[in-house]
Amino acid sequence: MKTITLAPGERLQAPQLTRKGVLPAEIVEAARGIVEAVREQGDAEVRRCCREFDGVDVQAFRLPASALEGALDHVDDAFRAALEKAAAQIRDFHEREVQQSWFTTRADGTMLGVKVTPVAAAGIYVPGGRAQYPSTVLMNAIPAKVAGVPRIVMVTPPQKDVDPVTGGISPYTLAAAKVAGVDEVYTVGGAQAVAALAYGTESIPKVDTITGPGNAFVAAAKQIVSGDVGIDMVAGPSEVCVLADATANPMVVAADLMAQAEHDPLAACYLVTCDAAFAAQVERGIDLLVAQSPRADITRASLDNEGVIVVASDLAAAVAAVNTIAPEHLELHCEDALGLLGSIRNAGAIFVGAWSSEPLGDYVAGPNHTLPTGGTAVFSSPLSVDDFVKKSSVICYTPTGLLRDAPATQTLAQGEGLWAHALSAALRRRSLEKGETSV
Ligand code: HSO
Ligand code: ZN
Repeated sequence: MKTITLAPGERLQAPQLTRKGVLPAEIVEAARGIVEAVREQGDAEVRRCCREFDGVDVQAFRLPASALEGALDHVDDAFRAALEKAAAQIRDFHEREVQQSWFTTRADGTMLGVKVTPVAAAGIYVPGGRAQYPSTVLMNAIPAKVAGVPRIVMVTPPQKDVDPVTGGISPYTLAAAKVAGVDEVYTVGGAQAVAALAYGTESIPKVDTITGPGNAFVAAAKQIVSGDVGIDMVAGPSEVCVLADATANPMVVAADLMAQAEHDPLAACYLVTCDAAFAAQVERGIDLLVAQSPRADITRASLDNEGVIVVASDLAAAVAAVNTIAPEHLELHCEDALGLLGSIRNAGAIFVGAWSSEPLGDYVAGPNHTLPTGGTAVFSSPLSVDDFVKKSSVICYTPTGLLRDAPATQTLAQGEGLWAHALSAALRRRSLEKGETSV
């Protein structure tokens, strides 16, 4: 890991962090070509892409309903029980996020409010290959379900050796789809899947919002279709930052950094501490543990290329460094961890205290594991029920309310030079002033 030592009074500066995650222009251009072609040619182009990029001739994109129905028959009991426990806790947590419609009545009887409505259809992208995570299916589909989305559609790339039962999809992923309440599954991936969900094809339904992680082509396609449909975020490589002092067990901190590093050679792990000797112990711990890891190559690549240790001169500088990093995941692994919570401004998820292992949050704690990356925690939030609903303002005037607000409306409209705006209020006002009971 690279070490940055801050002198007394010195603060970590954002440019000292070389962050990956900006989408290369050539990938964005290629994704744009695919999106436009799918928009124009529908299924035929999606089929062509599946042949070209996945090497699979997909006959029917939709997985038979019976495969989803029977998905739990193909996983062992322990996995099924863990999936159901995780789902129940994720559901409980997200139910607390639900925002109710609300209405208020003014003294003149005018009613104002907000009507919350789920989107009619949500599309969930689930990557294939190395990054196929059943937990991600739960984390995307359950908030949609809790939001009340009536049609939840999952897409995932077709696999080469198609299993007649699961359509080549990992049985774990399919089981998660069943537990989470996914309604339909389509074996299509990449930018073509995002385009199909955004605009619809003969056999793939158009949805209103698309969520879920994917490779750079998927991220680029999401960025391109955003605006025509909702998207959750354009996610970059995963990150963890551990703020630790000598009260922490260096071996445990080493494992926690590795838990993020093993996701992806581009995953970024940060250790922020005031204690250089402790940092050295963590590095030794990593060396010992990496030697035992079956994912040693990815883990090492991530830590060697993207890992950063920040040695701060005091706790205030350490906290400031954390806020500059604005990590996706933050572990507070130090004395009075809870006492520090108030000073953390930027982090996707904050794991407080020595017992709060980040992987608990990846799987079962309940909060969403789809979190802002690349420093976007400065202004954005975890995936939530809010991503699957939209709000409408409700305005319902009474005659008394109209008489009260029409004059100011007319004045403001005149100030803006908008004659018909003023007229719209004036006509109603005039009717009421003449004693009429309708307009
Ligand atoms: N740490 C990942 C989520 C994940 N971990 C899925 C294991 N499976 C990004 O938050
Ligand atoms: Zn993880």
